[in-house]
Amino acid sequence: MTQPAVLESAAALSSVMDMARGRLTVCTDTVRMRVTDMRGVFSNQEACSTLETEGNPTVYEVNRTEPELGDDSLCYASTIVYPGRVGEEYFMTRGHTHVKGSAPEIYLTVRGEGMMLLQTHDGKIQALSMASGTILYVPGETAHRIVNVAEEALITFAVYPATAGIDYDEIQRTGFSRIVHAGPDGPDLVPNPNYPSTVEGITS
Ligand code: S6P
Ligand code: ZN
Repeated sequence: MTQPAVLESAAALSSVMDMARGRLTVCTDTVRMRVTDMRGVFSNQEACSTLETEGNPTVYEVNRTEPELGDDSLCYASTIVYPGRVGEEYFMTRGHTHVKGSAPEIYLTVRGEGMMLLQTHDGKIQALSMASGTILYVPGETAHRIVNVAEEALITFAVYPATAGIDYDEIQRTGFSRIVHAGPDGPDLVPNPNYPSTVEGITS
């Protein structure tokens, strides 16, 4: 019997995650996003420009592994969101929906503390807490972003269908209706001043 091609490469079947730093020993794609790569994502443009000139730090990194590319295949990724802020807004991922809208995703928080923002196409939003061990389910048709609210790296491991794809357009256009600010007593969910009031479902 012919084995699936993926079994010919043991490396594609077995990877090790560095639980302290979040990197994977086997990955087919790595992404590193610095402040300059996130222009227009944070609400405070001036604070963004200042950070760019002050070393342009890395906001987050992603290691992705796609062992096979069939209709029913799964892939996985680790994401490391570094501690930091742009003005009062915590470091976070860009946020996206999936090209295949119905594709869900599961996130395990390995280390750190954060919040996941989930937002439907009609603007309904929910914020879920993330701490080591938290498992979050991202339903289909839901934009998702993770935010690091602590002083150490936020490290997550996610599994999703290989056919999901990543669509940044909707979130680039509207953003999330809430942003996560460092408040006097910890993280605060505040209205995003740039969120278009024409999107249904926003409550302020
Ligand atoms: C892909 C999955 C993650 C994110 C990563 C970075 O479906 O959700 O691998 O790509 O957390 O987030 P973003 O929004 O910059 O792609
Ligand atoms: Zn996703």
